[in-house]
Amino acid sequence: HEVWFPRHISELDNCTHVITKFEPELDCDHPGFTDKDYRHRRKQIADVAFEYRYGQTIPRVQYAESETKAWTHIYERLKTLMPKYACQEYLTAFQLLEKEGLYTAHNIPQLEDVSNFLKRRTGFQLRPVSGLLSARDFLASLAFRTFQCTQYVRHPSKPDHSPEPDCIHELLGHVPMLADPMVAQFSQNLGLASLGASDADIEKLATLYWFTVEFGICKQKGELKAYGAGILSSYGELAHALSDKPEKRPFDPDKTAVQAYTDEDLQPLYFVAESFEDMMKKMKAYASRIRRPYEVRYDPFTSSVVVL
Ligand code: H2B
Ligand code: FE
Repeated sequence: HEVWFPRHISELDNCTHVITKFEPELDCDHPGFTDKDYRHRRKQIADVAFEYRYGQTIPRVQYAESETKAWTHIYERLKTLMPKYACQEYLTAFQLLEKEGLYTAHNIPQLEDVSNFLKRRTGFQLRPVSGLLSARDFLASLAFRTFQCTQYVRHPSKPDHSPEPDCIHELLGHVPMLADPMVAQFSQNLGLASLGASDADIEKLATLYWFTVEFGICKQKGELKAYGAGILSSYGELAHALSDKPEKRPFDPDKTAVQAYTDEDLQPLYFVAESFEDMMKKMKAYASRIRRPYEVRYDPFTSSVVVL
């Protein structure tokens, strides 16, 4: 095949190509750009991820008081909006995470503990990543039920927005969704569809990922609910997304896949699925139409992708 892709979960050690344009060293709009201590801290935690190899325990991070403060601020505010705006799958998993004592307002959960929780629930696991990954590497990891997860915390001056993914976004946005068996399967399918795909197809899958996994809205019992992690992990976005201010269009993978988007704070446009199940069904049909000269299957016994 023309494009290399990982065949065994351990080969995700080679899928760590980060896109640095939103990092505090390079992005002059990053709130940490002029903060030397922050950049040092950000790098210290990123280096843990650089050195991480498959099979290792994820090193624990001793979070500073300012980092925990950002978590507490976001956690407590989000909790007031969740019952009204979050989809059922999210609420169920979030309750469980709290019941097991993993999620509290007072401590940032450790990735190793969260990874073990997910493994038991859905077979998903986390591996630490040092920043924003290329879409190809990020999607490839999903094929192995692995979520590449940042471990550093956003700049404390802007707790409500981060230009790059941080662990608060991952933990409050993505993790509860990955604890749902249907979402886990859906995420893996998206990953499998990406393996060896052309650059053009990767771009479309990344756009679909953006409008579903990151910023998706669906109907549940006649009401609009958020299932996208970018909405669920942001107080401002959550209230905005489900108000009548932004534009909303019906989710249709062929159209959604080519929609331009911005990564500003508040999205001007969302795609609404008839139901969560309907979105996954349509995505499955879309993925099956991606042209590849071979088929891939996942072998869970060996954590390998088999090429047919
Ligand atoms: N990298 C990291 N670290 N976290 C993400 O959530 C993420 C990523 N999302 N790279 C990806 C890109 C997504 O926006 C799509 C697949 O491009
Ligand atoms: Fe995300």
